[in-house]
Amino acid sequence: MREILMVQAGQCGNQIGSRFWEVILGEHGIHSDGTYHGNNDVQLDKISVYFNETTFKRYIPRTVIVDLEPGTIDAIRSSAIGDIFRPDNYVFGQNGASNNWAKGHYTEGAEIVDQVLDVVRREAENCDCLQGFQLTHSLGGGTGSGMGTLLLSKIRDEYPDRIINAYSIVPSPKVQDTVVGPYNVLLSFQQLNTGTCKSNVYRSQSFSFINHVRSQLNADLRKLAVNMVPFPRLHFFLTGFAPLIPRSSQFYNGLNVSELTQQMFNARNVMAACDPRNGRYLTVAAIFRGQMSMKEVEDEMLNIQNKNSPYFVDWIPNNVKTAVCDIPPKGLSISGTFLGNSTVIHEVFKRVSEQFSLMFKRKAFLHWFTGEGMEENEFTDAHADLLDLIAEYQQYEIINVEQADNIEIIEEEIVD
Ligand SMILES: Nc1nc2c(ncn2[C@@H]2O[C@H](COP(=O)(O)OP(=O)(O)OP(=O)(O)O)[C@@H](O)[C@H]2O)c(=O)[nH]1
Ligand SMILES: [Mg+2]
Repeated sequence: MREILMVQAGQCGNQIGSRFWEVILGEHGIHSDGTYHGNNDVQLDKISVYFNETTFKRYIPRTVIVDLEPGTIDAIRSSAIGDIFRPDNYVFGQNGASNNWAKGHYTEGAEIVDQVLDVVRREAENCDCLQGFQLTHSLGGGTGSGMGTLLLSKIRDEYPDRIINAYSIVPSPKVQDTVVGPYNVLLSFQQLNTGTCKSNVYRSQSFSFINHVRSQLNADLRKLAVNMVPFPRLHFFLTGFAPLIPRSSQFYNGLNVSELTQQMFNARNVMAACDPRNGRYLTVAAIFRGQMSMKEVEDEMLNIQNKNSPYFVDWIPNNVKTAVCDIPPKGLSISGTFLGNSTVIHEVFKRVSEQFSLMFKRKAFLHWFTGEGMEENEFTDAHADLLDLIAEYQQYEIINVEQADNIEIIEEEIVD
């Protein structure tokens, strides 16, 4: 019944994955041994979206836990929720990808990819009506980026009609922890760029916080894709969450719908290193949680759009989609998750492009990649694709409703 299969790859992907499962287990009232101890029938209503039910009334997360080195996986295994995962859904290598995309994508990763796909297939076959896949990974290292995108392309080939939703962590501009990060990110963007897959872009900062926010997101994947992606290549979303409050004061209940809505749209609440006020929203989805009146939510959403109309393109009417789920997340009375398809994402791409060019000009560190069999032209092709994508976003940022009459022509030119 509309099941989602999760794939978590690399250290970051798995740390986010773990946090995701902790939150989801808590929300559904499932203990770490898979048994239900909740107090509200609603908790089991849609349990099959993320869990398999065993004959002994145990609920097991539907996820594949992948890494090219055992460290992170050992940490999950020995964590408080480690026993709930099916043991043969842990797939890992021993050698690592050493921050090298090529190892993740072409060599070390390629060696265990079939093992991962076997698990994916088994899980998919167990589903009643699989709606799609979600991948959590970082783009800066070697495994989540290289092997994560290899998995994406394999899954896309095998399940072309299913939705794939990637949650991708881009290295923060403030903390560059891997020198070859720009190479890994650029090569990953090219993979995320091709084919039908939705990408949510985060910057990597304040890990536990972003991992927590990420876990607040879940929705009907196809509806989201149809409403959010006006052109096939423009599928990179910004995300935000409100209220943003210190975890120490998380039992904070004083917020009303109006304040919540304003916070959700506030540039400071966006989880990517760019400012939405420098671009325009093509589409937005706002997911509210908690007891609140639908009318109040709709009024507030209209209000915020009217006040900020220059920041929304005027040639997609009704480009804001709102949903309300009446169960709040743990510790809050109301909350909101924001997804924005904003043209400003090109700022993130541009930054990667510039960092890439600086190193590539001197061919710095390139031998690590060519040593794994990559050709230089893979880099130049990926860069050209990224520049095209930047241009496409910029083009839609400046057109207004009259110019949009030509929009089909514009799109065709780009596709060609
Ligand atoms: N948001 C967030 N970012 C993380 C986390 N762990 C690592 N990162 C970021 O992810 C990037 C490094 O990628 P990792 O996930 O460690 O690498 P990997 O996929 O395991 O690949 P290799 O170790 O190189 O094989 C860096 O930009 C880190 O800042 C996390 O838990 N949360
Ligand atoms: Mg790693």
